[in-house]
Amino acid sequence: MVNNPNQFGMFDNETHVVKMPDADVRYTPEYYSGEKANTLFQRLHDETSWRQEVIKVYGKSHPTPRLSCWMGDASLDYRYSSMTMTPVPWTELLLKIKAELEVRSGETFNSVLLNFYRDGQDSNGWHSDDEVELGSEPVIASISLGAARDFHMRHKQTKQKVALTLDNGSLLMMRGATQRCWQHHVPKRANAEGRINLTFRTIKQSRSGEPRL
Ligand SMILES: O=C(O)CCC(=O)C(=O)O
Repeated sequence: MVNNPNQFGMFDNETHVVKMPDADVRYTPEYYSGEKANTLFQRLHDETSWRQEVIKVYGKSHPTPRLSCWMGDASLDYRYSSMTMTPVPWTELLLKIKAELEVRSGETFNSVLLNFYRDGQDSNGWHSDDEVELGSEPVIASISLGAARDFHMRHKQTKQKVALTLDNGSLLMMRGATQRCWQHHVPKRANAEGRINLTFRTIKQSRSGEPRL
């Protein structure tokens, strides 16, 4: 990673541009202070209606190796892996997080997927956030709270790999061709404690996506 001025000029803290082709990825390690991130982790942990979704991959049902909650504006259904997720209504806390994120990033969002990795055995398989509902160049804002976890990216054609670590209180912004050209995943990590990740998105239309575990 190299230090670059953030072209959007809207983050308070240092933002790194991740040098990778066919992508626009920016990482702000201290988007939140450690203390604020810890408080948010605890509140989201306690106040969220977590569910373990069951998805179908090649006809077989699997519980996802993490808990999740889909939240957003009413009637924004989101389909992936043969599953239709209907959003739960925004909580006051998530609306506050979203409002601050919109001001600081200059983007707008109408939904968020919350993932809770209970420990290092929870994970998220290789995928792109490229569901048709998200449009051709989705903007994904990913806030991490709790234990640091590896975040690996892999170019769909060249197979080039980029390895990042997403720290407590960090923000990762992915824009432009990133979802079209790259996949990402969160592998298992020995001895990791709990982590909550929020990926804010904008649903533009309805259709289905690719299976993933
Ligand atoms: O937990 C993360 O950092 C990634 C989450 C993710 O890839 C997703 O929800 O699509």
